[in-house]
Amino acid sequence: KQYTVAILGATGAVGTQMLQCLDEQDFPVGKLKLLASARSAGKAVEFRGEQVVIEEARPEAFEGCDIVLGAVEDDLAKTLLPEAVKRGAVVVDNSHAFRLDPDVPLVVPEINAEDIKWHKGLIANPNCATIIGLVPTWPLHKLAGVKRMVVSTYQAASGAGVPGMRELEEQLAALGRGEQLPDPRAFAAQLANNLIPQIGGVKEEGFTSEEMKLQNEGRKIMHLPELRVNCTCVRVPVLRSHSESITLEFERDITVEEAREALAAAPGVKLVDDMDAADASDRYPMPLFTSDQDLIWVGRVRRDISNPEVTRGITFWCCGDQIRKGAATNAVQIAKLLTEE
Ligand code: 11C
Repeated sequence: KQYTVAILGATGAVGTQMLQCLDEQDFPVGKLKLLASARSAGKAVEFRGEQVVIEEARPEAFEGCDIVLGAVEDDLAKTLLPEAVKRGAVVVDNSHAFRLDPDVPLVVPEINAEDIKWHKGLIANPNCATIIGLVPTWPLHKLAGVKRMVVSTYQAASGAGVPGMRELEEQLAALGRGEQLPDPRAFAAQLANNLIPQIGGVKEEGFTSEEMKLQNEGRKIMHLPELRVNCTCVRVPVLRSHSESITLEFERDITVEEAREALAAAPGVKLVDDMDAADASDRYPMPLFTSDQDLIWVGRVRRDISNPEVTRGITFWCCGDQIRKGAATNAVQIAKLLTEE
């Protein structure tokens, strides 16, 4: 069977990547509809050797669609995507709008693919830092039962879309020329040569919205309503790979060797953990090497020496491409599972 597939937000960083992922994952696309703002309507984009003309995103544009991939901000997702569901499409949405709705499955295929089965027309794609942190956490949870996570994230400019990446590149170039920088637009402060310890708005007890997503989305995805997560999210001057330092506390004993073995065998994970390796790319994960590919690289796996119960804690470092596995790849994997149902 071939499907009529639409991408809502087809010209953004995630929408553009979704188009590439559809092709890479051999998605059975019969007809493709690219939907964007009136400003982009009429422009043509190539897909599998054919030119597809971008249409303005309006409710009627979803007529006849089987699957819609959402890559727009929350407010637009909230107004437009229910219109797609009303017209019989199944929607995989990358925004935050529906993620915690109890009627909407929130899915990372390596973890809870079976949740796709109870969808009512909408499936949500998790936050990028959540996906990148949970893909390697899951195989360790299956081994020893995770109780608590302490996480620091190092998030790339691409989390703020094309404007974020452009702003970082322009700032780096201007600094190289010795020029004065204009005021930042995509971020709250200059990102080049800097770190910004705030992503999202301020929520409970001084935590940001991004920091609470890992706990709230993680509980839903892993079916662990009691999971406790303490997270600090930081924007770093990196283009498109998020990195995370994660310490897990478990219910049962686990050795570093067991953890390494489980990570090496886990789907979606690449274990890169050899501090003596000659090539930097073989030593540990780094954003330079994890960008524009689909796996979450994991390394620096070690015991949590602050945990008195010596084998109950594991610390590791992971990196993954924010636009791919953090967003587009995961969404297209979900859509592919829908076609296989
Ligand atoms: C960032 N994680 O890096 C954000 C972007 O919940 O999908 C994506 C926000 C979300 O800025």
